[in-house]
Amino acid sequence: MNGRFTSRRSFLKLAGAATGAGLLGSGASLGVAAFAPRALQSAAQPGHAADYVLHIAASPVEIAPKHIVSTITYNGKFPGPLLRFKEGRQVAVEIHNDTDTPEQLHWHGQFVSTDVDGAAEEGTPYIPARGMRRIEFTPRPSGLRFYHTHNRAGADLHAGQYSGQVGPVYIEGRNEPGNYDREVFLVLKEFGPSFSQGGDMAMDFLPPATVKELKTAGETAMKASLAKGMPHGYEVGYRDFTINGRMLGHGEPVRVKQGERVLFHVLNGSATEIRSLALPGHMFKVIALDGNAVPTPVEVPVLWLGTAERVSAIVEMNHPGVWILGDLADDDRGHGMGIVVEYAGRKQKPLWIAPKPFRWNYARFGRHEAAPAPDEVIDMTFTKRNAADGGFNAWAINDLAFPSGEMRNDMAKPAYHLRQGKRYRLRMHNASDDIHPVHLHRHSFELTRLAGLATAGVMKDVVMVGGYQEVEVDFTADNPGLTLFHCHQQLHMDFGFMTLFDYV
Ligand SMILES: [Cu+2]
Repeated sequence: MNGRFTSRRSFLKLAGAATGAGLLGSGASLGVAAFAPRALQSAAQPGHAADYVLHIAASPVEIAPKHIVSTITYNGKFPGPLLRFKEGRQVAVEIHNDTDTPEQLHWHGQFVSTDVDGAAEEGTPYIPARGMRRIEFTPRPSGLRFYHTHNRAGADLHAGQYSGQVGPVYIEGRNEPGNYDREVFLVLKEFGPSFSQGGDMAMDFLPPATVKELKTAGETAMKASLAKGMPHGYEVGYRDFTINGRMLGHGEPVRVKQGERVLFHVLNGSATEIRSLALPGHMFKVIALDGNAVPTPVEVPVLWLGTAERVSAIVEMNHPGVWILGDLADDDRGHGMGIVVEYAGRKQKPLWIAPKPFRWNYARFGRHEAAPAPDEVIDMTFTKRNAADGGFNAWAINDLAFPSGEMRNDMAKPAYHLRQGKRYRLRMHNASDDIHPVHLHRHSFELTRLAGLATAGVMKDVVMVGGYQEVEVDFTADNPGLTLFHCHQQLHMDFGFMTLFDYV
């Protein structure tokens, strides 16, 4: 309990000293709006200052000069403040909710208890509207994590992760990987969402490994639906694209010197999108995926990140100029998804050169061997019912859809009962054409089979399962309690693509 006194951060005193500005939409709040005294009295322990204070509130975010969006943020900024923790050293965090909607703040990628994880489905209490919740936990494991809202958005494009509730976490460990001169954090995020009824965009950056039976099943279901006159289910598109909250060309460039080794910590904070990144003339040496050091750090020309995925990669600055570090999609980059990398002494128009097509294969960073056999295999088949839930695609795992109504947290029963200490293999079969970045709460998993080939050693908490493909991951049940498993694509998780594991 004494540990947190030594880790207190002085800047938080500033937050406590700020006054007023509790009004919704007040542009001057600077993220330090006054907290509700009633909530403070009921939840705070006298004499124990929090190490971190976060305020959830509506605020304007200037993503380019005179281009200001309105969204819900942490501390009035996008992205939320970088929280640097020390692995194993307890922290206390006060989360103030200055909105009229109960909120959940999820500590993505950390091995925490269900009480603080930030998922109502696991039983984490809500941060009350106009109230506050104080939590304590021991950050682990080390590496790049993040925090984000875990509210259901459904058809509300202002809610859930369509909002600006995303912030990076870095947990410093005893053994920091790699040798580099400095770190740069990049949070990728879109604003201005709207619905469309287009078909799904085919993305072929994963190794080809279509399973015929899955494709036949998926296409048959889709054809039957369209034959009945159903339109395609809703998809979400965006107007504005940003890195660290600024559109390409409108933020501070990443300023580098020739010969420097820059460690980029990239976080895909999107609600729904898969992103790519390239830096013309440079390679990314990937040293960690989802914050976990990889067994085989190798150089790649392009990074691909599903929703909520993180990549830590070192770039050796050996190609002087002014470059665009940006998304491969011209349209997205044209609407802001990029950031300028500027070498010292160079002043010219930033240059973009499209890279050659490149396949993203997690196994490249792993060991070419079979992982230890699991104690049990759990087969999961992901299916889509086109436009079946009020025009939204309805999703199911083994024909079971997670309830999506008001009472869903009471209705949801754990579908899988695990035993502590056992190693489980999730053998996932994707019977849809969509790529699903699936996520397991409060645990990491090891990738054990990709595109039909065995692999080992890559530890993650999100993995993209390609359209009509199969992926296997193993995890050890070593953090008891309800454990949520879901697709991290907000439209998918909100419409059935979710389940619960349980063990004591
Ligand atoms: Cu999905």
